[in-house]
Amino acid sequence: TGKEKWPRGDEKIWKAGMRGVDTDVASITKSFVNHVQTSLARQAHNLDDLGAYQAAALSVRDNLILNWDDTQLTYTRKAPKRAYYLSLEFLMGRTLDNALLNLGLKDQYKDGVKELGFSIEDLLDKERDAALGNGGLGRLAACYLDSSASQELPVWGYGLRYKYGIFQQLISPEGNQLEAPDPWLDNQNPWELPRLDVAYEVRFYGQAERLNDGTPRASWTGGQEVLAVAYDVMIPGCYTKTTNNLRLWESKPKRGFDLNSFNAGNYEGAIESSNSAAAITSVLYPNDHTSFGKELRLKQQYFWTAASLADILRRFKNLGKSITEIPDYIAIQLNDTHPTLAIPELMRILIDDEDLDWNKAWEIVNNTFFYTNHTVLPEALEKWPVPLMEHVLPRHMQIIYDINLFFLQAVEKKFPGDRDRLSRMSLIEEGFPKQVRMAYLACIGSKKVNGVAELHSDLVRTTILKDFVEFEGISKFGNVTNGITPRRWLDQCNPELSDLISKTLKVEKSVWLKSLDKLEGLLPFAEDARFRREWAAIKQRNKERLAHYVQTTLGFTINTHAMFDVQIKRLHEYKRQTLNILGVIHRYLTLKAMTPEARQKVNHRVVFFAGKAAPAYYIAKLTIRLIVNVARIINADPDTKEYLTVYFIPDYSVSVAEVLIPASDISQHISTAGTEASGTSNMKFCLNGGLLVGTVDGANIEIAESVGESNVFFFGHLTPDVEDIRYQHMYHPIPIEEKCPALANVLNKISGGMFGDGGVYEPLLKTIRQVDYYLIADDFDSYIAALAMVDEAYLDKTEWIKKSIKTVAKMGKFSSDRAILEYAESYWNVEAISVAK
Ligand code: F55
Repeated sequence: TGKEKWPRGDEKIWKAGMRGVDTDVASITKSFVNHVQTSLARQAHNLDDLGAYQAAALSVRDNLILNWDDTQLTYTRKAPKRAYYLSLEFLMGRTLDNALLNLGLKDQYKDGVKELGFSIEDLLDKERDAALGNGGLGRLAACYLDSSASQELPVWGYGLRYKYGIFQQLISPEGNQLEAPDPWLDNQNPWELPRLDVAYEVRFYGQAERLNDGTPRASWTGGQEVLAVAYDVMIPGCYTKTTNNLRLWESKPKRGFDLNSFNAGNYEGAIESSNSAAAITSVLYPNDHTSFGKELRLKQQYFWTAASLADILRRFKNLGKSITEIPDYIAIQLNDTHPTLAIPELMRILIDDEDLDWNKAWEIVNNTFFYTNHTVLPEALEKWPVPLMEHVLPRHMQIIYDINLFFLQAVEKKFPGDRDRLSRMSLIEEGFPKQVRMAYLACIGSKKVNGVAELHSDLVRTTILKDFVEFEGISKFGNVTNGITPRRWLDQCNPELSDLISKTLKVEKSVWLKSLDKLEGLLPFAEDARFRREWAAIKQRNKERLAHYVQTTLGFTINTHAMFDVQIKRLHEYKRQTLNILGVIHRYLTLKAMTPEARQKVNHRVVFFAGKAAPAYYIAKLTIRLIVNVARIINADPDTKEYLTVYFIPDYSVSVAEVLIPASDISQHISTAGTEASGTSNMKFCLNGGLLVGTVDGANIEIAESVGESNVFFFGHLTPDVEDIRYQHMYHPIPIEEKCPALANVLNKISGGMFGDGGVYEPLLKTIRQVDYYLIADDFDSYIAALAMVDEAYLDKTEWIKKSIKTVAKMGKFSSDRAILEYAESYWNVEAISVAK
């Protein structure tokens, strides 16, 4: 109602005290100095850049907290339906620059810190990335939070507060990836608010016994109890007061240490159980696209889903509604299968604690959850061994068996006597051991299931969930093509381009950054020579910024007049960094074979790679080693180094991406057709005026549809052919010398030791010479031809810039605002709600 009685004391005095930092420079410097002296207990004479960053962050935080508070109060008062985004990964990157831009305070802070003797750029650079994610899936979650707040949607994120995020990547002198811990919390983190009072107990192990009293209830007792403590991260929207919440859970022992052991003099034993509790949120698992079946990972998943659901339900209960109204107030989005345990957990709560009957509980569950699939690669589909589940979560295993029983009865009713179908669709995969198929559980427990690009969603419907489409009907299975936030991925990482766009469109950033389709207004300017010159000059300065970064971090001097060709993403065979590096070697050999005169006509190219390999992924690590050694040889060759150089940028991260992406002329998205669900960096490059060379895969297809096929460079076999080709590989293999002599030659040069001990690379080369599951040899010639087209097109600088402008103009669809609004409208039924100024 907005007219509640003031809770305590004199309302006027309270209100007078409730002020953020005023937004003029004088107030900002005052607040900054105040934080230096009080919060940090430091002084002008001993304040370094790190301290100054912290003071600036604390002062920005003061404003965020007030906005956050007003937002949460509004949500509580108006009680709208809310959505919760459950993700085991939030790859947030840095916060200060983003917060300054979203609040519209960047210029003021820049001036303010300058008056105090600092440079804002240096301060921004002191912040450590919050790298609580592996790659695309985690970064998508971060973009969706930014868009939810910017579009004023009542959405909270729930995740884990890992003490260590994704490992730091070091490259040894031989070119091997080494992993080091990422101690991102070593300097205190100004962006989180510990809520030590918001805590829940989470049980593991113990005994589950059915009551057998005519109800489906059971009691679950004993085992280990761990405390989940909330840390809140404020998520400011762009040019709005709305500031949403990301709640991250930290695990800690229920009691400091085990008193029984302690009293018996067993001090090690006494702290052991407390260590095991703290271990749950100690580290992010660094695997993408493989499911590992490790107990600690299962405990992470349950710990997080149980704490999140308890918190969500406590908030719901404060509304005083009937428990059956849950789906009218709550939508829960499952980011991949990692939070699927939320489904049996909600069943457990509704049945064991709330005493609902099975069908009513299942109906509530079925109208609350939504499941997004991010991959169709078989090795990535999560399965949990039944014995492990029975041990760690005995009650949930019972519930999963019950869900499966009712489900298979329904399948049998619809397809009588079809035993194959029953075993295909069972939540339990037979085998030694039996395993729980989490994607199937997520599917049948959710109201809707979606893939992340059109092609991928089709593959979900026709491959991994085909039987489920036949059983449940097609309308449950949709698509929401991924998006990226134009705040971070244009305005923040490419401020000059963003300013030029605003000036040209004559539209405020507060408008077009939130309605990205407005970029279409740039189209006519592709024909404006002056505009093209400004456009090209900005790209050039972004290339120089990257060259400066490489110079200061790696000590290499880069030719910024060459074409910058970039492939940055997790290392994986399906993403085919190998195809790229083999193409580089081919180019090198071709250059070497040319006369100096002939070489002069060749386009100069600098090839950048960056990305981490999962620590146990041997072939991916070998690929890094090959890239590093190819770079070492090629960059030192006086015949060719003017024309071709290669760099592997170590320790790829969100903030490194922010430097690389705006500098790219061309970027590579070259997965085997049908394997990359969407890709999102493809969108980031195109939004920054880089062109794309890629396969007909994932969101590349929709990007081409939007920007026009003439503005992307496609190559390679198409998805429907991939399976046939693999079949041919198996049963009618053609020797690589016959199939692709150019590639055979490249592989032989590697074996022959051109890039160091050839034997080292044999296991990698074997994957190509023998099974070639990812079709490197089948796509190689077409790939080289596509790169030749890129060279050709780049020769005509005017045409190239036109393509670049037209591409950016047509990228509006790929804003994560569009994507999140699709989820809100078509899936969650959640509406925007504005927070009074
Ligand atoms: C992380 C952990 C596990 Cl166990 C499995 C997968 C991952 C992971 O990081 N997946 C991932 O990043 N998937 C990517 O999701 C993006 C967002 O939807 C897609 O664009 C991309 O195609 C997909 O590979």
